[in-house]
Amino acid sequence: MRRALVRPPATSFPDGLTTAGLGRPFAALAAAQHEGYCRALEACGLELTRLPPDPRFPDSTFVEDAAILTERCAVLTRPGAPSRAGEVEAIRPAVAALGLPVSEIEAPGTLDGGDVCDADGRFLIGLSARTNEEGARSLAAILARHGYTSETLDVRAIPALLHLKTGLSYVGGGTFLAIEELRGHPALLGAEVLYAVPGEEYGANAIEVSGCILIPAGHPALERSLSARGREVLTLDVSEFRKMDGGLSCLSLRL
Ligand code: CIR
Repeated sequence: MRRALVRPPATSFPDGLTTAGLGRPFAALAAAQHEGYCRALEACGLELTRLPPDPRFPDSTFVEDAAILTERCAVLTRPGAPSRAGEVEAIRPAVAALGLPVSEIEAPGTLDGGDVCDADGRFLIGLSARTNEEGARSLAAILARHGYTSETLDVRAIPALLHLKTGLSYVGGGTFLAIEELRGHPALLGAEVLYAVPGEEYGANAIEVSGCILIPAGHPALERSLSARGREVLTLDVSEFRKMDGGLSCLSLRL
């Protein structure tokens, strides 16, 4: 992993979509937490492209949902929430500038990048409130053309999950973090899965960058469990993004 695209939250960020019920985010704190997140990515060796805040789209700081980046291709999504549809055109030039072949999710498919978990080139695609079967099929076909395998997980019956990656992360070395509701899912058979203890479900959305695992602050059992396995862990406070149903993975597109 060498680079990442990020977009700081705009002044309209508190007007974005949310079901969290945690109150309205503080814009200044969100900006500071985003900067801390960017610095952590840089400390892990990533070169960042900082896109300008885009107040037209309050959720546009969650860049992960508008595109998918792999070593072999980029995919522009068709977000499932109408208020987020315009984010795709807004990110198109930055994605095109990466120099990868670019594909697009075809209508009537909808797909958010938050539903796509890349486990070393094996892609798990969540069917959710945002990603429909046509969207998942469209992505699977694009990935197959580039030599990747994929599987679909239906998470529509798990109310805690906005997206698949709200409750599932691949952190390298064959290890996933997951919420209990995914225990025993056939797609995870044979993998090492660290399940979130009660109260630490939000920690299942984490990212691995160059061997370092970034987790949200306030998840001591998860931190202990990863450290005990010899994994390097960095904690970040992203409370203001949690208020808007977002987590660590949604704030960057990593390559
Ligand atoms: C939304 O509802 O679309 C945003 N407020 C949160 C998106 C979070 N994205 C993600 O988990 N990939």
